[in-house]
Amino acid sequence: MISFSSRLADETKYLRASEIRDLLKLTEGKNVISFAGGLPDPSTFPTEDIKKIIYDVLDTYSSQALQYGTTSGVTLLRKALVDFSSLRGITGITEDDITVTVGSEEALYLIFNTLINPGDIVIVEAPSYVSALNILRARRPELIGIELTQEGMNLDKLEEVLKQLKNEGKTVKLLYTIPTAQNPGGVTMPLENRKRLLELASEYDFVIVEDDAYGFIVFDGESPPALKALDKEGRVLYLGTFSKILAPGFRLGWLIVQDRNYRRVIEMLKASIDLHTPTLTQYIAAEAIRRGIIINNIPKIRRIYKEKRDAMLKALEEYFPKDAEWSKPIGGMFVFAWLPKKINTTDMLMKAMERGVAYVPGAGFYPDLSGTNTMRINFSYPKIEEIQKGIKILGDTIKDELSR
Ligand code: PMP
Ligand code: G9A
Repeated sequence: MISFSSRLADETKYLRASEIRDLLKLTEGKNVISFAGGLPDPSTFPTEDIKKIIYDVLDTYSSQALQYGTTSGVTLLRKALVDFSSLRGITGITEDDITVTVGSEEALYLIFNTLINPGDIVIVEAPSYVSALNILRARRPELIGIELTQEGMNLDKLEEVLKQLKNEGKTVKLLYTIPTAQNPGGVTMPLENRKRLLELASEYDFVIVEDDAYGFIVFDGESPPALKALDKEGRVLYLGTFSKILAPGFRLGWLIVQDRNYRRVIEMLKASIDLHTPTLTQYIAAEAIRRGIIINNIPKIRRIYKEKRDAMLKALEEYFPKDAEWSKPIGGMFVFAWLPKKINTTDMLMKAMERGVAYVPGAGFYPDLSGTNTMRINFSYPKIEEIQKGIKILGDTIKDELSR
């Protein structure tokens, strides 16, 4: 066999494997309680409704739904998404502002690859979504992490950094944030902070990429309006996804971009990757919105995840060492934990897996790969009994490490 790895394009050396993807492969089919991937609870999938829709879509739209489509996406779906966006407070847009993508992951790829040059300054939350950071890393920007607080990104710290960069004659190109039920922290930025972040963006003239993956998955209190809802300058690029509110297997996300010329660039890159997002799933999703299936399913998703979140926090209190700390998520799918500095969660992973539990080591969630004593623990997928059992095993594993 000839070797391809000796013939690689230079750019490939900046690619980084996702811990989440690797773990998904490692735990598949094994008898392991997985707190690793952010998999939705399959009982939240509206399977019977989807079955009916598939038949109806094929009866009504087969000549379009099985055909090639436009790069921006199926008009029926983009129109439905205009209405759907208003549930997150986003108004004043038309279907032309929407591009349908293969998951919001593709939207992240399209944005970062069309806006970021090597050396550009990009601000992210620390910790942030590892797969977004990996796309960014391949662009070789100067990544600056701003610590995450219970109220989202620490804006005092952000302002300090912005001032300092300005004094050095540097400008920030882009800020990436998950302001609602953040992955991995589970925290939400209150309305006042959202307004302040937009003011800072305006004053220092940078672009905001708002990843609203968990905008509908807030179970304590109300979900604040999206940053995009407060954006008067078209400065916010907004990403939505069907993965958490319908099913990730559809691989459907969407992007709101109000600058027509920029949208054209995005579409050129998208067309060079996949021509367009699969048409059949777009018709199914449009119908799921139109029939109210998604909106009617959200209370059930929130109820199930809230119950699991509560079970996880209770188990952590009971089984984790007293000097560990963890986030108190108000939504989303994850708890993020800070363990005593002595613990290296990457080194500990194999030991935990041997005992039957998996988690995601936290370092990859930090732009500088610090956070070696942190871990992300998913609560949406495991059953309540598994949460109790698995957190006990994980707590025992940590305690054994500490006593070594
Ligand atoms: N952004 C965030 C914050 C996520 O957590 C995820 C997946 N969990 C994604 C983007 C990508 O999801 P998808 O491609 O399924 O929309
Ligand atoms: O675990 C997550 O954050 C979501 C899932 C990502 C993936 O499957 O790669």
